[in-house]
Amino acid sequence: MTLIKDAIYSAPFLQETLETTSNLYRLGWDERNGGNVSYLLHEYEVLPYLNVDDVKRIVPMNFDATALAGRYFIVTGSGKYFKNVKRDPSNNLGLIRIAADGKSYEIIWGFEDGGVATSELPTHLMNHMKRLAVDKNHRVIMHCHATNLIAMSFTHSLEEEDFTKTLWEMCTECLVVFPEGVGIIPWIVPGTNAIGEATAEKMEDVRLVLWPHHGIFGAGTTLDETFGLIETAEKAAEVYTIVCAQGGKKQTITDAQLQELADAFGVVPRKGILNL
Ligand code: 2HA
Ligand code: ZN
Repeated sequence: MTLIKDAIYSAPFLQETLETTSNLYRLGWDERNGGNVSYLLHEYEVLPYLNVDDVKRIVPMNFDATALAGRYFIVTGSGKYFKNVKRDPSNNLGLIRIAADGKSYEIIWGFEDGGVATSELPTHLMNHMKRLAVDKNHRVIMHCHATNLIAMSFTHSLEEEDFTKTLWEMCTECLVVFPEGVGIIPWIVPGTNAIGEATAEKMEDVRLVLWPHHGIFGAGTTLDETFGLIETAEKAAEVYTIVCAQGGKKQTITDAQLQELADAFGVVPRKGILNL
């Protein structure tokens, strides 16, 4: 097949990535170089746009991603600003393939100014492995610095059950969108394998993991769905912020009503949260 130069700019996966990173920036959740996104692509989605045998660079990794060998991702760059992604995709994004030995990745497109994939790549790849093991339709890992969720990590209990319950109460839709609740890890230095392992352990059961005093990780099957998941939790955290500012709860959705909601929408609330 003859490929048209720059055809990739018409690829749906690239357009979706540009829209998503722009929205995350617009909402104030990715200041400076904050946040990172990786989107698992099928080879058949890439082939119409790129010669996948034309590897531009190989970048070593210090962990084993053998389970993802040969898989393609479009991913944001280390130190890059979401503010700039839409204007300059080929410097701020890269399309990578995990090498056969699982110890490096090959850059097929992007990172043209010599850049590399996000500093959180270990966490992204570990989370992809974990989510793929429990959800064959899994595709996206998204990290951002959602303002009100970060704020809540200072003022609210960090017990997962307590945190989840508060979010469920703040907007009726929350329980339907994330019935499995929110995972919370301890504070750990970002960019490390240790934070990746702790997050991935949570991702076995949940698609949202809070990094206290830092931000949130979301997982999902599409960019839209994953963005919507984070957006829903962040909206609930924003309502919580306003409720506290207005003097606190005078009434709320009761546990019986939350169960009624779950039954109506056919979801199973995480155990240990509702007292019925
Ligand atoms: O990419 O958000 O967690 C910058 C970060 C690190
Ligand atoms: Zn971050």
